[in-house]
Amino acid sequence: MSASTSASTSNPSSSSSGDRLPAPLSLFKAPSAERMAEIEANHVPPFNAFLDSVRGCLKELVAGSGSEAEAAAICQKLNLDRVSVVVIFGNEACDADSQVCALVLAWYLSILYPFPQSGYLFVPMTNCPRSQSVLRADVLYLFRQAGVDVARVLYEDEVDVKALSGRQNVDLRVILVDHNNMRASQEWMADRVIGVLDHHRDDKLYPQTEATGNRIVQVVGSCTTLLADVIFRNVPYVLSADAFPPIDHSNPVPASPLGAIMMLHATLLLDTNNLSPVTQKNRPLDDAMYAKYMSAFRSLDYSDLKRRRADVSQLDTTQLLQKDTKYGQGDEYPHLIASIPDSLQAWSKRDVNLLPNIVRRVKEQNLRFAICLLAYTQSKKEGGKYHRQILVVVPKDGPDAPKQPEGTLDAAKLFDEIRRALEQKEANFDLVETPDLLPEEAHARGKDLAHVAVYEQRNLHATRKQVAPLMEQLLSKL
Ligand SMILES: [Mn+2]
Repeated sequence: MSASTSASTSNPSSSSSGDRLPAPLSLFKAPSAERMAEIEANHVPPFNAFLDSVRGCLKELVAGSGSEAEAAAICQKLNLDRVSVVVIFGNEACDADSQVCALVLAWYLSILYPFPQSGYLFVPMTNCPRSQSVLRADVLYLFRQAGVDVARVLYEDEVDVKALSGRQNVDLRVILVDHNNMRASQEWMADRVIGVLDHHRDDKLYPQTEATGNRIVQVVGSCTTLLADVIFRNVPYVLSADAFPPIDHSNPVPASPLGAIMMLHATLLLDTNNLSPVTQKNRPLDDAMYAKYMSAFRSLDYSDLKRRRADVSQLDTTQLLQKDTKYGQGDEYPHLIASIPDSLQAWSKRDVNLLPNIVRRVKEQNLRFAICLLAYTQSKKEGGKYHRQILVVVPKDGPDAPKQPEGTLDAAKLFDEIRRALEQKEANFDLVETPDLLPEEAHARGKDLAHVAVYEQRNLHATRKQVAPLMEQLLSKL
């Protein structure tokens, strides 16, 4: 009861007094520490996935048959009469500033207050019909560069906002970006404005936004500057490499934090004549954001490239054994030592036949054995720690075994010697034998084919630079 009272009294336009609405939000302030911890435990969505989810939610809430029931079910779950659909409008010029601010602000707010839990659905709206998108070639280009699929962007003629406002379970709200005075045809929504973020002269409309603090109107070169300042001050995490969503191999685009920085930065340049000292459109806050973009861009670009370099999830076992491999020459015990930027757990998940495949590769190349040196960093959720593992595979003797020069050790004895050399204290790898790093089934499929040892390597500094000479030394003595 108290929740419904506070919600309805602080929402100026709620029509019927008994309405249970989501509690009002602070749009431009930092979320609670508790909420911040939840945000930082997750990655941020890619822009396209975000736009798809907005479209999906809108469909549930407004369009098609049965949607009333779905909307009602969401409301019932949240103990609300209506959910708030917050449409974020840029100005009708639909320039880069308007479109980028609407998209990035909606994306940011949806990370802070996800639907349906929050009761708020943030909808970024390009305030013109889709047919006019071609008039803004710079925006189309920028979206493509940042990995935003224009087909997914929402245009004003694609969402019937009026119909939305009439739905029984929907509480329509509006945030204005890059303007603070709605065009005449949209004035019917004036009392639904809950926030303003703008860099034009203040016409002092929508006083309800003043009372809640959800109003930033400040003259700077670009509205994106005000938005970036809000994000960097309150939740810088969403623009950091820690927030990167997983790589989407079917659609390679810049990670969304990087895409956001690209769009914000490009818009600042467009709005300030490339920060021209002649036209002097940029204010100190624009310059401050420019400096932040430069440092964020460098670190995000590097992080995005680095993780793609380390990404082996699309490689099969044969390719993995080719990627970064050194061969121990010598006629008696030729072998390979492969560095693999992945965990045994992930590798065996992709290829449960990894042992037969390693054996096949070793035999094809007429080698006696393979040593795989694995290095990887756990995901943040798993603890974020760096790990090293070693996998030793010596194909068993048999009719199709690699040819062995006269007088060399048989497979079983060779395996023992390799193990002893790696495990000896002086080698300083600090190995812990951990067969469980491979699932039972992977072991089972390799059992008859090879002698296999699996280690967790606790000395994280030791690399192939130590393993390769150790092997040469050992093999020369056998
Ligand atoms: Mn603007």
